[in-house]
Amino acid sequence: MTTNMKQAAKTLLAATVVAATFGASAVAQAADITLRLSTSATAEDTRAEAMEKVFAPMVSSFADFDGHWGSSLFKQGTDLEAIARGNLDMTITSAQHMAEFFPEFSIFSAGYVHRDYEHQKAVFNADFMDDLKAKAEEELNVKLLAVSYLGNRHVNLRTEERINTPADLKGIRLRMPGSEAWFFLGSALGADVTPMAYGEVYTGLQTGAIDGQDNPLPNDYVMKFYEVTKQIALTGHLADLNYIAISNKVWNSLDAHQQAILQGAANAAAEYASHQIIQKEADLVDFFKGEGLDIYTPDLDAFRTTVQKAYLESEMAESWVPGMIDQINAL
Ligand code: KDO
Repeated sequence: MTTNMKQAAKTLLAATVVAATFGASAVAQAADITLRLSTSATAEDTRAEAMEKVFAPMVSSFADFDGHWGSSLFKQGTDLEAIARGNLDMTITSAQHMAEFFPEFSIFSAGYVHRDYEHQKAVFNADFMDDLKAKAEEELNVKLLAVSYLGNRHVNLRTEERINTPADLKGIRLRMPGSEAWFFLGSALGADVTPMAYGEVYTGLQTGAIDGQDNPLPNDYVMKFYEVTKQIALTGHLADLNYIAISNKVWNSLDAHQQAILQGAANAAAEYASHQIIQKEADLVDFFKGEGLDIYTPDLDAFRTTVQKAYLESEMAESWVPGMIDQINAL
């Protein structure tokens, strides 16, 4: 046996011992992949912390996580196309954005449907989600790994007059993210909708280009919207969610062991981010009051009745899987 052959045999033996000792992932060490993620959440956002501090270490045995925040790689609303085209590996997306491709996803973006994080998880893991998930994997190359609670969305305005019913939002230029499902929600609340990217909202509020925006309190904090607004009407019109998503092609390139690790890492990151956000929501009302904002609860029956009626009478509801709204409400 030549020297080279002896060396090759030694290397193979060493790799086999390593594999036997540490499991297949150690061998995959040599075949590291990079998981490049782009999303509009900023680097200071709880979700960035969850992906960098919880997800990344858990997949590090076979993957390098490469997070790009604040829409620095792809504009808000273009991440899913980037994954579909094979130009991006992961994103943190929304039901509203999925609805751009699959209208039936708009049911998960409808006002006053989801109740809270536990309800969102029950819906995401329900068997009636299987067909929708499979369709996204097959037609858009997007695999939804986990649902993450983004917080209850409330109306945040630079104007001072209190908003008690949807009628009070008439003429208010409310910024919504740039997709049909979002525009519908803003209109259902009674406002005039102005589409604008998340990263432009602070300046829009500062200059008066818009009268307000709707985000969960933790987003209002991390983006400092409270510096350029006067009030928050706690409409709670949407228990909002994100999906941690990965290219189905990348997912299928992993072995079963790596897939199990990655799925566990996504679940852990979603749990971490969601519970951090739940805690922040509890703490932020007093903080914003301390910053001089008027925070109050409007006539929730008026908002809920108006918004739910708008959805049930909408063309959007015609795209919903028959009976699914009842299945969601029953969970
Ligand atoms: C926003 O643009 O207001 C929004 O909250 C919409 C969400 O779907 C999500 O895209 C979110 O921005 C980003 O993750 C930034 O927090």
